[in-house]
Amino acid sequence: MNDIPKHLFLRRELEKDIAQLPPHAQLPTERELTARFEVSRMTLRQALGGLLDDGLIYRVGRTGTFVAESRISKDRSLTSFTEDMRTRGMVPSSSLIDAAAEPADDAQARDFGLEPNTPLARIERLRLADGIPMCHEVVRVPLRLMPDILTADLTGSLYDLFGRHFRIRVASSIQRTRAISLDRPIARWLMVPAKSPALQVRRITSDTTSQVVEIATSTYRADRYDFTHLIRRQS
Ligand code: 16G
Repeated sequence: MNDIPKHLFLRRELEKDIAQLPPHAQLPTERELTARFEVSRMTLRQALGGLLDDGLIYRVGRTGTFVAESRISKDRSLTSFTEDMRTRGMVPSSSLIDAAAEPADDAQARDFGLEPNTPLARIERLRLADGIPMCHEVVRVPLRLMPDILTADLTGSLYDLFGRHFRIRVASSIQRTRAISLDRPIARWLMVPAKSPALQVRRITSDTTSQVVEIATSTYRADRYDFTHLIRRQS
């Protein structure tokens, strides 16, 4: 408990409790939880807020807080590169290859639900894990939503930046993964021979208001990355 914030520690503890409960079971009251975990009401609310965001629990007015039906919600697995690498016990970092404004082509405009030629920010980065290239990534966002993004520090977590700077909270993505053979420029960034196998993931991400906020293409080295999902059979 020493080096992680109290509310994150509590969130983990609550997650364990929730995993034991059936869907729609009511959680103890705030008063009971603060007493049991010996935390302040504010810490508890932060922890519960995280669980709400993750879709693990839901609230019904003043009646109480309940365990959500599906505990493997989309939000839960919609992770950033930074989170992904930390979960794997690695230290993420990034180097910025290029950041520039460009007009949306027809396909991008369609995916964003915008007019063709609407200005987008195109951010190209190399994502590293423990200092080794893991992923080449191109992210496009509408400049209207994030006007000064190109002058921000783009070497950290973009999803953090979306939230902190633009109050945009990613909520869901449509993601398509395919196997590819690397072309020379990307192979060079990833420091593998041209034509090496890679996993390419295209993500179209919407925020909590259902507007599309990001189109990303992430190309992962196949020798260093795999996707692991917890999937459940529908009962
Ligand atoms: C992942 C996402 C990408 C997102 C980035 C944010 C995939 C395939 N792509 O790379 O869409 O922009 O994470 O990560 O998952 P960050 O917050 O660490 O910059």
